[in-house]
Amino acid sequence: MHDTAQDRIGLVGALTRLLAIAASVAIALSACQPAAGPPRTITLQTLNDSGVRGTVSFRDVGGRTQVEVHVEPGGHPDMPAHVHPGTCDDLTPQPKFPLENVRNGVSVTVVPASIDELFAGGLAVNIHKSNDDLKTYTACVDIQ
Ligand SMILES: [Cu+2]
Repeated sequence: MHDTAQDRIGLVGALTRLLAIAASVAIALSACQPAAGPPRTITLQTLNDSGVRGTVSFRDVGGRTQVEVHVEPGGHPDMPAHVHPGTCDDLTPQPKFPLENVRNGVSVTVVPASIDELFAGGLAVNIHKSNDDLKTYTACVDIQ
């Protein structure tokens, strides 16, 4: 009788320890799953002597992509920016994904496409001089 009860307590104790280990493993695993992976960063090519220079980085956010533009604005405080089909040398004028305007050198937009989709080829990020002068590009980069 006594022995059986002690065995049960021993079993419960063992199970509790096992659950505790399982729980801590689960926590450790979820902690290893980053909310946002390391960004992929590409460098913009300056166009038309704009003085705009900087980078575009891409970060996974749950299957979508946070696109961040960081530039030295070269005196351009508010520049429209888009992801376009094509390449910087042969850009399709109609944007595929609009980005937030690059204001004071910064633009952050979550785009409804995965990083792999964006890097699959045939897309470019371009930056326009201003809302009033969309035809003049200040910077561009092929996404690759
Ligand atoms: Cu554009």
